[in-house]
Amino acid sequence: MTDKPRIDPKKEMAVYGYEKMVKSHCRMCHGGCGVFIFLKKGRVMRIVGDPDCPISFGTLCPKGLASAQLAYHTDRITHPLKRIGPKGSGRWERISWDEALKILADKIMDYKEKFGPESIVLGYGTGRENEGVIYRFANTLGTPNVLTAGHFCYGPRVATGIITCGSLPVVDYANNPRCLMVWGNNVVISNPDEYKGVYFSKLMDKKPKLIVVDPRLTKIASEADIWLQLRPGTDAALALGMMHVIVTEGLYDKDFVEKYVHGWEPFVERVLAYPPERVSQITWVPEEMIRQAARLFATTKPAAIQWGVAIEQQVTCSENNRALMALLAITGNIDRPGSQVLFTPPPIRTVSEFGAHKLLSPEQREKRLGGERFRLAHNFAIINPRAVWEAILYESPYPVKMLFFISSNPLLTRGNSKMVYEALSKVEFMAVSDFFLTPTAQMADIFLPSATWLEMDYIGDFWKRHGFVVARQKAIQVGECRSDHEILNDLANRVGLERYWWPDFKHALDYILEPAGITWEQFKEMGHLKGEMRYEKFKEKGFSTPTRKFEIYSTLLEKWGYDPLLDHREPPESPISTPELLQEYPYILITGRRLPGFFHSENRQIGLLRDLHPDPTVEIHPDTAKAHGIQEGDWVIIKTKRGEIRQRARLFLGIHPKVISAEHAWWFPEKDSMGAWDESNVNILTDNSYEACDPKMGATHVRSLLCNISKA
Ligand SMILES: Nc1nc2c(c(=O)[nH]1)N[C@H]1C(S)=C(S)[C@@H](COP(=O)(O)OP(=O)(O)OC[C@H]3O[C@@H](n4cnc5c(=O)[nH]c(N)nc54)[C@H](O)[C@@H]3O)O[C@H]1N2
Ligand SMILES: Nc1nc2c(c(=O)[nH]1)N[C@H]1C(S)=C(S)[C@@H](COP(=O)(O)OP(=O)(O)OC[C@H]3O[C@@H](n4cnc5c(=O)[nH]c(N)nc54)[C@H](O)[C@@H]3O)O[C@H]1N2
Ligand code: SF4
Ligand SMILES: [Mo]
Repeated sequence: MTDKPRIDPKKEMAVYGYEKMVKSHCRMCHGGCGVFIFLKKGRVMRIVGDPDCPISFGTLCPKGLASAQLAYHTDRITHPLKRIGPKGSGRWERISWDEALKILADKIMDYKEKFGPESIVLGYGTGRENEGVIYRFANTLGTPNVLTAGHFCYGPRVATGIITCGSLPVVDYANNPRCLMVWGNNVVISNPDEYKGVYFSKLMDKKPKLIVVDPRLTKIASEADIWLQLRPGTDAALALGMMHVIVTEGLYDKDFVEKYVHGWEPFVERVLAYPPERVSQITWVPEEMIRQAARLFATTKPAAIQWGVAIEQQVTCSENNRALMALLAITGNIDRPGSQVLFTPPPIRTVSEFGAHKLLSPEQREKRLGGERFRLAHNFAIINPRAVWEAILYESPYPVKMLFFISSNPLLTRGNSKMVYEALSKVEFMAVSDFFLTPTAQMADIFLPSATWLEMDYIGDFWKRHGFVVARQKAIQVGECRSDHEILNDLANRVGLERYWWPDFKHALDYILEPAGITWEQFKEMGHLKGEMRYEKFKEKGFSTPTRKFEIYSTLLEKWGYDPLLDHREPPESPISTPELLQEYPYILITGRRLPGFFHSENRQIGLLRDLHPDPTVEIHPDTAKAHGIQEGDWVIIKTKRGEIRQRARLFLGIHPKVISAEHAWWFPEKDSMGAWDESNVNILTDNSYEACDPKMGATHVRSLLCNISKA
C-alpha cells in the first residue's frame, strides 16, 4: 500500500478542462471515502479518491467509481409518482412534490387520529446517514416503530457493547495491532462500518499475526497464520473454547481482570464447561488449532478483533458479540493503543440526541412492536421485522396501517420474503423513498425520488464509532430529487411538528455542529473532524456500565430476565438440533456474502457493476457438486423447508463439502415490473419465526440453515 498523493486536482482541472471541483465523501456503501468530484457544465465527469482522507487514503472501490452511473441512470425516477394500477403492476403517474407530500401528510394525520401514531411504521435498511432524521420524525410524531436492519446488523454490536463496556470497541489500526483476528468479516470486500479495507491492507504491510475465523477460505483467510474453518453458527462455542485455553493456561491479564472486570468467578465456571475437546465436536475445528489460536491471540500484544455481520445473523447474536468482547477484555486488549478501543466522538450532537429519542413518551415507548419479547433491542429502539408484518397481517397487538420505507428493499433483504410480500400486499398505505422502482417500491402507493450522495449536503459518518465525522457536499441536482433529510423536514412541517424541525433543513446542519463551535460553512471547508483520543479511560472513571466495570457478567441482561453469561446454543436448524431434517436437507446453507460491485439489492441495473457479476452464484465444494451432477456455471435449485430458488454454481475448494454459500438480495430489474423478486432471492429460503431469532436482540438467524441442492 502507498498513501502518496496520486492526483493534483488543480492540474487535473487544467488538463481535462473541468470547470469545477467539489470535495466530498462517497456513500455508495456505509460511506466515508474522501473524493474529488470534477464537473463540467453542471455534470459529474469524474470521481477520484482524495489521498488526504484519513479514512480511505485515496482509495475507492468499484461502487464509488460508478456513482455517476447511478446518479444519471436512465431507469432512475427523478420526480414523485402515484401508483394507478394494482400493486406490482408497474403502472404509475407523475405527480408534484406538493401533491405527494400532501397525500402523505393527510394519511399520517388520519391514521394518527384513528389508530394512534404507533400505527405508522417508518423504515430504513442499512446505515444511510438518514437514520437521525428518520428517528427524529418518528419520535416527534410519537411512533415507537422504526423498522431497520438493526436487529441483525450492527445494532447488536452497539447494543451489546454499550451494556458490556459503555460503547462498541473497535480496532485501533492506527497503532498497529501485532495480532489481528478477523472473525466472520470480509473487510477487503465489504469495507464495513467504521473501516475501509485499506486500513487492514496497510496493517498487513506491518506483518502482524493473523487469525481468521470463517467457514469459507476468503482472500484474507488464505493469508492467515491460522485459519479456523468453523461450522457456521457455532461462533460462541469457539470463542468459549478459546477462553477455556486462556483461562486454564493462565494466559489472561490478571491485573485487568482483578481491577476492571465484573463477574469473573461465574464466568470462569461457564468457560470450564467448554473444553477444546467438546468445542471441537461442536465447531468442527480441530482441538489443537483452537489451542494454538488461543495462545497466539493471548500472548501477542496488542491484539484486536475485526468482526462482522456473520456472527450477528445468528440465534446467538448477543452471545457472539459479547464473547468476542470478553476475549478482548480477559487478554487486556481494551482501550489500549493497538488493541480494541473506545474512540471519543467529536464534540458535536450525537446521532441519538439528534434522533430525539427523549421526546418519545414512556407510554408510546412501551408500545414498541416486539418490545416485550426482545428487551435488549427494545432498549435501543430496534424492532424485529416479523413483529411489524404480524401487526399488519393479524392486527396484533394493534393494527399497523401505514409503512414509509426510506432507503430499504425489505422484500429482498428481510427474512422470509413470502411473509414480507403478504404484509406489503395487505398494508393500507405505503410510501417509498428510493432511486429506482425496486420490487418493494412497486408495491407502494406513493414513490418519492431521493437524492444520491452527490446531491446532498450532510454530515457523514455521524453514527460510526471511529471518532470521525466527514463533510458531504452537494455537487449536482438531478431532476426533482431531494434528500431524505429535506423530505422529512418538509413533511414534519406539514404534520404539525414544526417546533422540533427547521424552516429549511440546512439549519439542522448548524444545529448538529453547534457544540463544536463551528457552522456548516466552516465544516465543509475543514472536510472532517476527529474526536480527541485518550487511552485507558477506564483507569480514571471505570466503564460506563452499572457496575462501572467491564461486565463479562451483564447485570442489565440479568435485570431483563436473561442469562447474564455466555453460552452456545445450536442453530434452530442443524445436524445436531434437527437431525430428522438431514435426510432431506443434508447441507448447511450460508446466505449472504458481500460482492464488490453490489450493495445488497443495489446496483443490479448499473452495467459497469453488473458486468463484474451478471448472475447470482452459489458456492459448492467440487465433490458435493459432482455427487449431484452439477458443473461450474449450471443453474442450481437451492431448497429449504420454506421454499426454493435458483442460482448458478461456482465450484469452490475453499468451502466445506457439507456447506453451501448462496448470495442474497438478488432481483433482475431487466425482467418484469417486480424484477422477478422470488426467482433467486435467498430470503425465500430463510426463517423469520421468533424461535429462529436471538431472544435478546431479535436477530434473524440467516447464516446457517439446512438445505438441499439439485441441478435445475
Ligand atoms: N439472507 C440475508 N439477508 C440479508 C443479509 C444477509 O447477509 N443474508 N444482510 C442483511 C444486512 S446486513 C442488511 S444491512 C440488510 C440491508 O437491507 P436494505 O438496506 O433494505 O438493502 P438494500 O438493498 O441496500 O436497499 C436499500 C434501498 O435503498 C435505496 N437507497 C440507497 N441509498 C438511499 C438513500 O440515501 N435514500 C433513499 N431514499 N434510498 C436509498 C437503494 O436504491 C435500495 O433500493 O440486508 C440484510 N439481508
Ligand atoms: N460490496 C459490498 N459491501 C458491503 C455490503 C454489500 O452488500 N456489498 N454490505 C454492507 C453491510 S450492510 C454489512 S452488514 C457489511 C457486512 O460485511 P461482512 O461482515 O464482511 O459480511 P459478509 O461478507 O457477508 O460475511 C463475512 C464473512 O462471514 C463468513 N461467515 C458466514 N457464516 C459465518 C459464521 O457462521 N461464522 C463466521 N465466523 N463466519 C461466517 C462468510 O464466509 C464471509 O466471508 O458489509 C457492508 N459492505
Ligand atoms: S468503500 Fe464505500 S465509500 Fe468507499 S468508494 Fe466504495 S462505496 Fe464509496
Ligand atoms: Mo448490514
